[in-house]
Amino acid sequence: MAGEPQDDCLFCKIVAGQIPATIVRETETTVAFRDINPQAPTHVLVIPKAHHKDAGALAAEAPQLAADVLRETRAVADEEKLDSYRTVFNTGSGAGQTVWHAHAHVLGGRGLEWPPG
Ligand code: D5M
Repeated sequence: MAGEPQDDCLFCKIVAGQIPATIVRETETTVAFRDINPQAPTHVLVIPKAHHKDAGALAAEAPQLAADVLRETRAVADEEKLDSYRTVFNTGSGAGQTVWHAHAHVLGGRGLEWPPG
C-alpha cells in the first residue's frame, strides 16, 4: 500500500536505521543524507520517510509530504550555504532513477551546466 515501508527498499532501510547513512537533517516526515556517490561538492538526498515509488507518485498520493520534501531541499541548501543549487527528481529508469523510493537530489558547490546530460 502507498506509504507503507517496503522490505526490499534501500531507502526504507535507511529510514529504519538498518543501513547507515550520513544524515544531515531529519524532520518528523523526512530524512536528508549525503549521496554515497556524490556528483558535486554538496550532494544530498531528501526523502520522505513514507515509501512512495517516485516523485510523481509522492505528489499524487501525499501532496503535503511532497511539499515537506521540497521545503527540506531549501533547508539543506541553506545549511550548506549554497547560493545556487539544483534540485533533481529522476523519475523512471530512462531518466536515471535507480532507487524506487521518491528522493530529491540537492546538488551544489560547483557550476552546473544546462541542459543536463
Ligand atoms: O538516485 C539514487 C541515488 O542514491 C544515487 O545517486 C546513489 C544514491 N545511493 C544509493 N545507495 C545509497 C546509500 N546507501 N546511501 C546514500 N546514497 C545512496 P537515482 O535518482 O535513483 O539514480
